[in-house]
Amino acid sequence: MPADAPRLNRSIAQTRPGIGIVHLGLGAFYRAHGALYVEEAMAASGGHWGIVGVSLRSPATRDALAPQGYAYTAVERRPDGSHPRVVEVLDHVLVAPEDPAGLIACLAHPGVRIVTLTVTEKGYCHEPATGRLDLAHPDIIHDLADPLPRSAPGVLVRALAARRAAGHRPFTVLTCDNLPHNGPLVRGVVLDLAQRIDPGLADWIAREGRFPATMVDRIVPATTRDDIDALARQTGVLDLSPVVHEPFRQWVVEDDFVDGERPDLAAAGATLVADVTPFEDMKLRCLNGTHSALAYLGYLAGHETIADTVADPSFAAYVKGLWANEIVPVLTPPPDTDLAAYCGQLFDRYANPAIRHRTWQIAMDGSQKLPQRILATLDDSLAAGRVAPGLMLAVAGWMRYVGGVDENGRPIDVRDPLADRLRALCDGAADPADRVRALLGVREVFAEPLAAALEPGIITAYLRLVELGARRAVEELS
Ligand code: CS2
Repeated sequence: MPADAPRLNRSIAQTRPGIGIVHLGLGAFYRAHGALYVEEAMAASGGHWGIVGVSLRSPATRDALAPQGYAYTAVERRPDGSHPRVVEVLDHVLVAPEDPAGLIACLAHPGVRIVTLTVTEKGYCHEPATGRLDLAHPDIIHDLADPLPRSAPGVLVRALAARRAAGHRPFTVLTCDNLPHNGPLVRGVVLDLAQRIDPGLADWIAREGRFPATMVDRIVPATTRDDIDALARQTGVLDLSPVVHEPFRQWVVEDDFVDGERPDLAAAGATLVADVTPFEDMKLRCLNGTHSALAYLGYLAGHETIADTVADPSFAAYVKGLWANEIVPVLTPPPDTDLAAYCGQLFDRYANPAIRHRTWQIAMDGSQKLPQRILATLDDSLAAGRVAPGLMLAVAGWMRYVGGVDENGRPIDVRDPLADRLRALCDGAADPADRVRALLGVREVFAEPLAAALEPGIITAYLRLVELGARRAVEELS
């Protein structure tokens, strides 16, 4: 990097739009996806949709962006090169734990009409297998007692309460996380929490609030120091918080906003529909399902990134087999969609060598991801009398991974809200089959009767995995 590179800063000429959106969970994904759509929608059709970003935990993003006037670079990585673009749609960033009361005040401002969220699967404090609010979650216990919330559902409920008390309309809650029926899911946890705090508030939210479902898609690996240095070399300007992303993007949004108030997302290429479900199912099962399968098995086989994994012919054949033989046959396509073409395009996206998406990153939080990504397809396969050995092997891969030791006896840094319990179940198992039975007993992940139905197939897959190792177990399937 040029040692004297000047720091990126906001362009002075640019007038700031008024604030219309608060985004909870300001990670790389939203800055490389939703924020770009909003910026383009305003460029095309106007409106006051400036964004306040909120970090629910760490000040790191705010600290990096503040000296840059909250401008940052979104770098499109194509196989043939990097294409940077400066984004100025963020007005400022709040760090929730530093000033929870200030956050609620910001959310209560009548100019804020939409709250978008990327708080990851676990941020909704729900039970993955049922979708219901987890009342035993420490943050929910806290938020029931204390008006200054810690959890995303708590922030939404307390902010909606403040708006109701002030006589304002509610904001639309627009979730952008990879969860099935994500709109109804966030509505459910918000109403459940509100009901316990103030039933009148819950009635008002149920009547007046809107929680559109969405399908979001763009591959955005965590930014690394190498990314920062490469960008500074390319542009001669230092940005300490850029985001890197693939060319592809898709956003399908249920068109159901409070008073119809929203940016002109269609002008930026988003698809507004009445029912997101088939798009969500397609994306969660075809993309995220195979991402997780490749993450566990690829990691165990020693592959660092998804691109490295699918460059291995055994894994390329494996993922193509998952799509053709196991996932697509039990999926209802969205209107006018050719699923085989969609999956072909996915393969090319995975193979993009300029995107270094680590298997370890995708392997995170598997207990929160498996139900919608893989188990839903397995459930439909069983109902249709079909076999799905590749997906069974993927679940077995997760079971091996959460044991915390790789195929060469090296420790794995397992990140998962259930990590300790999963590890204890693995360590306490008498033999490999016993480990599978113990993990299938984790009801937050494996609902009955699916767990019982999966047991024989997953034990078989797990035993092959232990005997052969991930790479040969994958090969054996094709
Ligand atoms: C990935 C997703 O980290 C993960 O679990 O599967 O972040 C994936 O890259 C995005 O959903 C793509 O839209």
